[in-house]
Amino acid sequence: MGVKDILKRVFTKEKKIVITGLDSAGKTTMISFLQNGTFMEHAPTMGKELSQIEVQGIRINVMDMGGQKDFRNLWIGEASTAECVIFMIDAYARERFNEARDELWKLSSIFKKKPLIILANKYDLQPVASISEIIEALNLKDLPSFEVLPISCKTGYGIVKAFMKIYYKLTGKHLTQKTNLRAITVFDQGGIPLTSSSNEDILQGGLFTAIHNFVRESFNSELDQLKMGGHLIIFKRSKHLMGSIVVNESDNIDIPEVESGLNDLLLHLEHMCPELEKDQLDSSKIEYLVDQYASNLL
Ligand SMILES: Nc1nc2c(ncn2[C@@H]2O[C@H](COP(=O)(O)OP(=O)(O)O)[C@@H](O)[C@H]2O)c(=O)[nH]1
Ligand SMILES: [Mg+2]
Repeated sequence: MGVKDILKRVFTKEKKIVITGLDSAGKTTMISFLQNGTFMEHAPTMGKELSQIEVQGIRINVMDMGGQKDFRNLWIGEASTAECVIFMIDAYARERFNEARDELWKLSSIFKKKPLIILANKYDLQPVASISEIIEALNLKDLPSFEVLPISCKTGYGIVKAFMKIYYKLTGKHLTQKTNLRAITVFDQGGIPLTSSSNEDILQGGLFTAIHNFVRESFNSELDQLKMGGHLIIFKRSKHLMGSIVVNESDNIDIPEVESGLNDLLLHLEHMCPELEKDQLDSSKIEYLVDQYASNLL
């Protein structure tokens, strides 16, 4: 790539990515997740569909390609006019890895010139293929350059990270992410902490004890905020759980947004853990789900 091409890529405000991959990999679901911030069901894509995402002054045209056999011959033409090509696979559907490999390799002339990102979707399902299994199954080692990123369009796991990588490939610039949230903790009805995720060591000592005491005493009350040592702690309750998020009091925080995010997390946990209805609790599952959620926020 010459200097002129590099400058053009970095400074053009409009970019194009093409998302390819077999039918049912989750391509349309990911685009809608990026646009709406949550999981939604979709009808299969016919042909191709263009969406636009505006991020920090750059307009990204996202071409969502239908994955059924009839539409796969459209991929190469679209891919040749894009700055970045994504190939998505359903990492749970091992029986389709050979078919995915054959389709991916039909685009190999493109990947010799452009960055290829493989998104390994459905990481919320078990047993999902490991990254090294996917590299092996798709023969990726024979490509000049590639990256495989695990995501789940159901829970949101890895999506922000993947998008930041894609943004960097498109623009040569790092997307700045505001990380105002410091820690998330989820408790059971008895006030027992089930799991905590934090981006700094702030949950040691006094702060955590204060949160814990507050939760034990206030599960049935309406109180939902506590201030302590420059931190603001926001609480929410769902039917069987209680959650807290710690933010810095001095940061410019959109409190209603944090509250609704915490509410969404608790509802998501209730949905994913129907055993809570029977007063049973799988704390390792809750830990896993909260980690997935927090990996996008903290
Ligand atoms: N469990 C799970 N299901 C997903 C995920 N992403 C998409 N799906 C489901 O997979 C199916 C196919 O998704 P869709 O986006 O239409 O796939 P596309 O053909 O690649 O566009 C739909 O039923 C989605 O709800 C995910 O991360 N986890
Ligand atoms: Mg689709």
